[in-house]
Amino acid sequence: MAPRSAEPGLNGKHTTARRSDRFLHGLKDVTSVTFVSHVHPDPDSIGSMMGLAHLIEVCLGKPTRFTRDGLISRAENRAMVDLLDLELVPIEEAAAAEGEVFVMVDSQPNTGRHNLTGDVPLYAVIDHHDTPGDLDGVPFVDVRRSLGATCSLVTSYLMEQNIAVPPDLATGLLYGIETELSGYPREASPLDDGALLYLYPLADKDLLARIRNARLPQSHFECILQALQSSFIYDRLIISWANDLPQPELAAEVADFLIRFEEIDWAVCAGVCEDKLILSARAAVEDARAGELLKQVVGKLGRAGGHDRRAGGTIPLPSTSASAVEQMRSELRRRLLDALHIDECRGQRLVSRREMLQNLQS
Ligand SMILES: [Mn+2]
Repeated sequence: MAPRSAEPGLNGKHTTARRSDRFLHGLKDVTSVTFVSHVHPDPDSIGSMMGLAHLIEVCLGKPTRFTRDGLISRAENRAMVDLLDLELVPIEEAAAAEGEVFVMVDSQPNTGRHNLTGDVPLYAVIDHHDTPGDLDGVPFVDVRRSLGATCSLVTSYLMEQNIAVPPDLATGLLYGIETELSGYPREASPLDDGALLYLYPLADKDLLARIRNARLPQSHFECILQALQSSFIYDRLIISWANDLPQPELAAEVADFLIRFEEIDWAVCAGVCEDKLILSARAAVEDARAGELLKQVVGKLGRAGGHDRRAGGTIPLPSTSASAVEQMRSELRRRLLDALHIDECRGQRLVSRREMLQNLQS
């Protein structure tokens, strides 16, 4: 079937309204659409904004814009934005115009993951996170917790509407899904794999390789080294304390790296970034409920949430003095051990002091 370019699915041809039809139908009277996501937008949120913007522009001919909440700092994510030539308006500058609506992707309202104020005209929430948000009064909600990526859900809308997917968009969506499906056990559904299969022939593979292999600054390696030197094993848990994160998403990169260690099932990295402690957790077992576990561990100290095997959180630090950070660390350590039913024990270093000193001398 040839791809259609205008007004599909809105003319009552379909007997049962598909989700993409309902999504588009509710937008027919708006003047423009602004996309919002969570802090430090990741490839899944960026790709989702790209896909829905394309859907709206092709089907309804309405203007759209993307926003970013905080900085995009991970090298691969910056490369994605640069190479795909995307413009993201800082969320604090994105006041809604008359007749404009907002669509939230890859996140839910009031989960503590954004700086969006409550008074924006939120039309839709499209997400896949376990962490529940406040969805009351949102006209269109499509939250599917079983999905690996929001980009897969967005791709299914484009497939339903039979819209041509240009190479840049296919690349963005594919990268968004790929980054969410990394790790083992995979957090993926048949819909995720179907979307990957659909997008692969359409994506620009050279562009994809440039994004995946984005060049890294020296601070990246310094941080990894320091994080490895302060990694401690407690039974099936490893905790890595990063003193200074050059950018907040490095905590997730450290956790992703450590979760492959054969002796453990859980990896947590906690690092200081500006006046916050950034947390990232990974599990190598099924039904880990990592999002809920981290939420419980963090409690009232801050915010946390995520998926079954991947979770993240933030704790505002009253002070970044060494003693204040150490105090927060020991509290977190205690809570983590408690939540994972590990007896209080002295942590064993991943790399022994002796090894570290010997390496310095050689
Ligand atoms: Mn996501």
